[in-house]
Amino acid sequence: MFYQVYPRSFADSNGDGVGDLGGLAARLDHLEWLGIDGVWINPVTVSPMADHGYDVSDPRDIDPLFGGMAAFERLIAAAHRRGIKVTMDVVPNHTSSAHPWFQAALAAGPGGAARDRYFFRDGRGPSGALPPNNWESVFGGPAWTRVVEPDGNPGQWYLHLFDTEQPDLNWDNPDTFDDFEKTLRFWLERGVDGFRIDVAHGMAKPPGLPDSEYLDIEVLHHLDDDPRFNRPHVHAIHRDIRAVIDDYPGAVTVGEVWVHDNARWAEYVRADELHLGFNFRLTRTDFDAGEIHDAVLNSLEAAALENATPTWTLANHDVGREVTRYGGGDVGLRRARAMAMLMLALPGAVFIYNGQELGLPDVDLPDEVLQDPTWERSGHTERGRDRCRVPIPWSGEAPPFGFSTCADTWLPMPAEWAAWTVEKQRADPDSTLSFFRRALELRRERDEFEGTEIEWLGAPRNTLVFRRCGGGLVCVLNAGEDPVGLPDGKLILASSPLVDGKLPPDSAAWLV
Ligand code: ISL
Repeated sequence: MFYQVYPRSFADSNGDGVGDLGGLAARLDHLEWLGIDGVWINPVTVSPMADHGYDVSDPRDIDPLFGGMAAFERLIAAAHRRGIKVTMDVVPNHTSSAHPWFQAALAAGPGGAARDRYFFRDGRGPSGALPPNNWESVFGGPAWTRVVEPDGNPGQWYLHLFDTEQPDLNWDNPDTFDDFEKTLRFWLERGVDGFRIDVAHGMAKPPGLPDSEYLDIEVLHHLDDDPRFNRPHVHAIHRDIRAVIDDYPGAVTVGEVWVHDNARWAEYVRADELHLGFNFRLTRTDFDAGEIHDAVLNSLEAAALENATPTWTLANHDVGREVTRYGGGDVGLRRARAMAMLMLALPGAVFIYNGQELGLPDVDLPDEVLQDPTWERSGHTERGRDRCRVPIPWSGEAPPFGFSTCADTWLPMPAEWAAWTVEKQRADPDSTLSFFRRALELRRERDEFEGTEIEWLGAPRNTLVFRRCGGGLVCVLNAGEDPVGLPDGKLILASSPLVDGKLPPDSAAWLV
């Protein structure tokens, strides 16, 4: 049971309006009380924060914004005292443009060894004024930026699949892995329990960087065959990473693997590659029984291909909050609670995203506060991901709700979140928070959740029913419009109260 902490938005200890590691350490009681096993913390290493930490300029130090190295060491110790494991984000696909390697590459001029750590290429067209190929950035706009050479003239271009400030590293250059290995060992030796590997399906680029046939794809999306991602030789990189991790028994890796096809996804979780891989199917699924069934079936089949542990997630800092995806308001919240029960009933590892346990929705933010680079890069057509990164409401009646002592939080917090604070929800046995805590407790403590397989049982239309083959837990999800009768068994949890003994629409139930 992992809990994803978006550190800018979790808790602020120094009153600058941005969350930090001291804030997280001070709120570990909440996580212990909730009953999680480990945290995944989004990047806290040194960064100019062009992409909120995914642009790393020193991978072996903690940014002062988050409290520096001392705060990180205190956090690890405090988490371990509570039996909570700490997983940090690492970003192997690219660095910040402020990284010393990139600065050296700029200064060295064309042709030097320093440029070979990235993808510097001459432009096309008579004066090299056109990008080297037609690739687009995941955040919108071209994936290439032209540099001014040391002589003051426009010169080569460099590749960045994300923002201009995130140049892609050349993994064919041995320096890249050597340095990444140093980073992994550096943190493991400081007591970190594992890593979430950013863009784990990236890193390897096709030889010659050929043009892509897949253009004008929606911002923040791509297909499996897109030449920018999921190239076969990425697996050699994962095997090298795993060989390092295996020196630290118990350490875990979880990869961000945006690959749809089951067989190709499964390659990432072979015994000598990643321990876990996010399967994102449920984040791209509507609240529809058929779609949910297919997403679960395929995620289980994909993991089973390599005898790997399925890894479930409904929301994160990129994809938005599921309450909003399922329609928002009361209906969205009911469906989000039902889907949480479905996910928690499945075999495998589960990630919940901070605020999910409070039933928070995405926030409609005004243009002037948007910070995600996607907003600028898409020419203001894609609002980006800030909507799901608003700080967590802890207590009190008005923003900043105990998140910070500073009213000017890095993203504004909606006044109506007064009803959703941790403080209020802890005191209310019917709150979403109390519901999550109970669900996690049952999942942790009851034998009925054992076993690695499920069987689907016959179900009324728009309803899913499955049973854990090992322990026998039965999970029912009603995605239809009418209440449904429950199978035999003792009800141990329902996401909303039964009506005349039946499970109402947009709800789930667990029976033993
Ligand atoms: O293309 C996508 C999915 O089909 C994107 O979602 C892409 O894989 C994703 O944006 C990668 O995300 C990760 O790396 C980014 C960072 O901005 C995200 O926050 C992070 O989760 C660049 O480091």
